[in-house]
Amino acid sequence: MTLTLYYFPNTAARAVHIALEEAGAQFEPVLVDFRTNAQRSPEHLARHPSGRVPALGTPQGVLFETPAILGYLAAIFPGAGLLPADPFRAAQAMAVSCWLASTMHVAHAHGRRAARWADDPAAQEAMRAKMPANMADCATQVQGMMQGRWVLGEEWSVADAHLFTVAGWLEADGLDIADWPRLAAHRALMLERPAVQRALAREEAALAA
Ligand SMILES: N[C@@H](CCC(=O)N[C@@H](CS)C(=O)NCC(=O)O)C(=O)O
Repeated sequence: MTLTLYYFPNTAARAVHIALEEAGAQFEPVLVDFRTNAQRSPEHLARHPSGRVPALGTPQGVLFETPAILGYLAAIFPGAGLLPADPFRAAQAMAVSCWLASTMHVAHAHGRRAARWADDPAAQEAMRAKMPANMADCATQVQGMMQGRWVLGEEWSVADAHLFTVAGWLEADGLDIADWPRLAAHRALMLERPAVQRALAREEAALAA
């Protein structure tokens, strides 16, 4: 099966990148270069209606939205341990992933992408000013969602790839992950995983190229 990952480093696409590596999937990574605004190009807008990453090319067409792509990968790689077989446990993992996409990611976007929500410079500045406090709130909430060292306790899932990605933005948002010890421990554990190391190395190499 041919899969194509449309990504830019250190974005939401990292969660999908990690999931592909965890599954041992064969995929073609395609950099959508934010430095040249390639996410707004007609080619990319044909893949993603809002001009965002991640998008995943599949034999049936292109998928967008991180939780949907993570769920798809779990379904096509059933032996890879991306989601538990138990429907309730799988839904618990996907609930955290959906929350990350709809709440914490959006809180983060109010920092750099305030112009999406208001034209008034003062309103944009107010959003930027509130962003660190909202992200701190989100960090506290998501730490509370963790059932153990992973989102689901002892069982790793794609929700961990998503959590690692979004919590990875805390420093850029002016916060210190050390203030959330379980998130800090989660980051350290994620960094030990070979799949995570491969994804991060590919992202770093893509930026250096
Ligand atoms: N809800 C989407 C959000 C995707 C998204 O906003 N991605 C950001 C990068 S983290 C993006 O592509 N931004 C490009 C832009 O705003 O121009 C998801 O979870 O996949």
